[in-house]
Amino acid sequence: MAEPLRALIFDEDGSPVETEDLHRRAFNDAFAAAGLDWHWSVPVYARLLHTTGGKERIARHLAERGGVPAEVDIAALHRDKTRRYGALVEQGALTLRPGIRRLLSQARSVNLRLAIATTTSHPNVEALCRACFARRAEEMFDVIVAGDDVAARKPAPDACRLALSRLGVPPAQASAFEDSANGLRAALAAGLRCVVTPVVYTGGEDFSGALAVVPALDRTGGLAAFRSLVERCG
Ligand code: XBP
Repeated sequence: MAEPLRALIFDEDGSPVETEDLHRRAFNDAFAAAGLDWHWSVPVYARLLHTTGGKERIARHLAERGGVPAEVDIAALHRDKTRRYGALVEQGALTLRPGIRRLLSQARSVNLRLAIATTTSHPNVEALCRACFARRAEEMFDVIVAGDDVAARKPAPDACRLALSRLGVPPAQASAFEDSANGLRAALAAGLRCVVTPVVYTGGEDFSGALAVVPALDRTGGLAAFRSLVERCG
């Protein structure tokens, strides 16, 4: 018999909002402010996105240029990027994807537990919730696990596992929502079912193993239809 659905776990950058191009802009602004002649175009960023985590992405770019870590203060550069990203979000640069607001409020109305398991940073979760929901992140989500809270970022399962353990829910009673192959792999490795809503940067990736791949969450037909999908496949 299918287990009851008790919790939903979302990524931050992708399923609720298409954020990556704003991250790209914040990275480029931080590079320019630091006097670096780096610029991440859309194709370059699409490739670098396979490295999850902004600090790790900067380190990879540096390594690809043949640079040495001492050349750039990655932590300081990333702090500046996070500050710039937060300011862009505050200016209203992001819009929720179709279906996310309804899914969250339906989930709340039947007491499902809600979590974020993300590779990004805590201030970005806060900025997004304030800008898109006019609420504090902790009012929206019972549990928030960010990149620096775990030893290994996605596609490792650490963030999803920590979210599950803080929710107090076994993986069979939860479902994840991701936008990328790395996120999907993290969810599956944590034992979660996962619905994928790809974004511009992830459209061509391999989503084998997903419970469903839909253009946006309004295509899951709301919580009732989603629950029956989970229970059919559970
Ligand atoms: C998205 C990420 C992040 C962002 C940049 O994570 O991989 O690294 O691209 O944010 P998720 P930071 O899909 O798990 O929400 O610079 O703060 O890492």
